[in-house]
Amino acid sequence: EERDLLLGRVQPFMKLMMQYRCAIREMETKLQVLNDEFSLQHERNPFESIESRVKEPMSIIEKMRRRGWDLTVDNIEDKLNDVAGVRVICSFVEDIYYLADMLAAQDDLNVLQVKDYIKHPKDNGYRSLHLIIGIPIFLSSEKKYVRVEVQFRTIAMDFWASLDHKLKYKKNVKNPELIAAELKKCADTISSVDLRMQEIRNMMEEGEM
Ligand code: 0O2
Repeated sequence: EERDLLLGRVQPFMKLMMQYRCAIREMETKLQVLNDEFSLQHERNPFESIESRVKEPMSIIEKMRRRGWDLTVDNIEDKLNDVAGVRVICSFVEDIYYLADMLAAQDDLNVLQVKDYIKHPKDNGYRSLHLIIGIPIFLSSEKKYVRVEVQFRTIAMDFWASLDHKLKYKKNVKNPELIAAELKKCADTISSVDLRMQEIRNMMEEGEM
């Protein structure tokens, strides 16, 4: 009895998580296809690496509680946009917009939300382009649209975000204000270096082709 009760609760959650993993695989394949095609044409890759994750159950529970939503499987599916996360790390800012535009143009995908923290950085200096995308997965008896959060960043923005993330989860840091101010300065430096690297590459590519 108890076992059935527990399984009855856990299985819908496991099923939903399985669907998110499938959606991540589909999204990664689409990005790999763009990468393969682009690298054949231009002899370089538009992205350096992809990292994917399904949000940890504890992070899901924590976020649902923070937002004041009842912890049900339906609510997780309806309310959370970032259970499935794909992070695309590029060398150059222009490649971020190239990849995002190519994805947005695919007729089986729905771009549900765009947060451009590159054009509009957060106050702390965080930069990345976030797209919430609905992607279809084909199950035995249905075609289902599943949401994936795709984050595009440069290598430098990713380096910054990982240090910033550490600050968020560290307890008892001595000088949080000073550290935040230093991080903000670094974010601005990084942004200007990203732009200059882009300009240098553009100069190198002028006259090519
Ligand atoms: P995790 O699992 O640790 O990555 P919404 O999803 O629209 O309801 P939310 O969650 O504020 O609202 O969305 P937003 O702003 O798009 O941010 C979601 C994710 O972006 C975060 O995931 C981080 O991965 C990243 N992010 C956003 N702001 C910052 C920041 O200031 N610093 C760093 N390092 N990362 C940031 P989570 O929720 O932290 O979960």
